[in-house]
Amino acid sequence: MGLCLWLGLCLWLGTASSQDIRVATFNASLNRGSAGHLLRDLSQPETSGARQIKRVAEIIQKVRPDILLLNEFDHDEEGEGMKLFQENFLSVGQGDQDSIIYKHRFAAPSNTGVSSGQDFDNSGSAVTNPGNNSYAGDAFGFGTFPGQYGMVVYSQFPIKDALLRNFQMFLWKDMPNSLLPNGVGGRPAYYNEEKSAVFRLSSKSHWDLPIEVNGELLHLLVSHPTPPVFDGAEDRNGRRNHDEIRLWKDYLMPDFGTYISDDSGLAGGLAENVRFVIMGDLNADPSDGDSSDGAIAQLLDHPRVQATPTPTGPGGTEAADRQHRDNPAEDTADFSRENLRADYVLPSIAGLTVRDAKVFWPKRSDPLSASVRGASDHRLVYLDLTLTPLAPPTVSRLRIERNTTTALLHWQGQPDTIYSVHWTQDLQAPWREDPAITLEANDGNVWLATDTTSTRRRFYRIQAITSP
Ligand SMILES: [Ca+2]
Ligand SMILES: [Ca+2]
Ligand SMILES: [Ca+2]
Repeated sequence: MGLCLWLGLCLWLGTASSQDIRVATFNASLNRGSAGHLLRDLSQPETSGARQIKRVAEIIQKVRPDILLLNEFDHDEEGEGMKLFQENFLSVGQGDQDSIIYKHRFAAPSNTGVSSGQDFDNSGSAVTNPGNNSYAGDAFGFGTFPGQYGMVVYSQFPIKDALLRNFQMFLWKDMPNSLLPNGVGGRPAYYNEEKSAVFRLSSKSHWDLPIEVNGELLHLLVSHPTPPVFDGAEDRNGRRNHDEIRLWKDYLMPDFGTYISDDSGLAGGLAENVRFVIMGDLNADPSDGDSSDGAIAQLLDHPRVQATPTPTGPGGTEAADRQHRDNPAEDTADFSRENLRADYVLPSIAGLTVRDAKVFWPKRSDPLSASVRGASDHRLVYLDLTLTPLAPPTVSRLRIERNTTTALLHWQGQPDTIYSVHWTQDLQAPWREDPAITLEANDGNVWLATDTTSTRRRFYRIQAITSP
């Protein structure tokens, strides 16, 4: 009996660890005022400058995500910062927590603090010497030195960085019908033609970073859109924030995302029927704050995104802004001016089930509250996900073209599948199989021509039968 129970427990643990993952995003405020400052703090864990870093590590060790995005982590070319954070902080138990060792980590350059040579903040001069806010305002993304406010991914699963699609260089002007304030189409004239020609959309970077979870790919769609504030009546940052979020919306619509080109020159969006998690500090609350109307709804209402359950935490309710419209338990940021939902982990509908969704924001009475409040103005947000099989769509991208004598049906099919097509003239009548219909399947593309000399309308029905 004991053995059975013991074996049963083992089996259960084995199953749980193979397909269940915890995915977290955390704006950890691991940014400093000057280049090299974070590296100094990270290399001296016993100094006062490291106290905040210990709190960040303590939170991560408490929640223990399998995959973790950190926003606002100053980037260095050698990856020394993310290595030191692992070795000197995560690998050492903080407070009452156990150490945690991530087998894999990833970072790449950020547009923050990279000199543009342009006067992007319209101050009258293009500032190219790092170290102050005038320089930061003219950089490709706001930062007083290259790499400030970068991003890092830690993972227990292999990071397929050879498959990375990076959108750091994508130009805002190349997004059709964008909100770029260039004076065109009634939009404010803030960036002239010369500036618009080089203005990058991403304020940090946008990564499609695949992770291999037990042989299955999970695409992390990582970004940190600019705060929609610190601008003027032209709302250049609100506009940029909206369109930085829109890049993922379009990326998930392969027919619409054809304009999107990555830094290696490859164009197009994310394939259909792929697992993904959109994650990061997106700086857009559904109802409150200063983001453009509908900015985050672009993702929350997206047909490929599983936006519920919404992560919640008790500390947000306790610290509620009473005048706000949303449930305060959903807030993820404790700003001096107001609390907002800014940080998101949004999984695909395809191939993922959400078991739990939390904002790690304990009440003030909780022993960890001081660490949480002292670590960052943001809270860690996490989802517990189960990987489920991807059901390949048997009929996708269905189109119909009609001319005077034929209707041409075209769809993306699946190998080893037999299709049968029926039609009816009104949906009340029985479906009929048309013997005149011919089917041809080549490379998964199915074409079908059917006679429609009749002027009456027809409805078509396609059935897929997987062959034995
Ligand atoms: Ca300037
Ligand atoms: Ca604004
Ligand atoms: Ca809100």
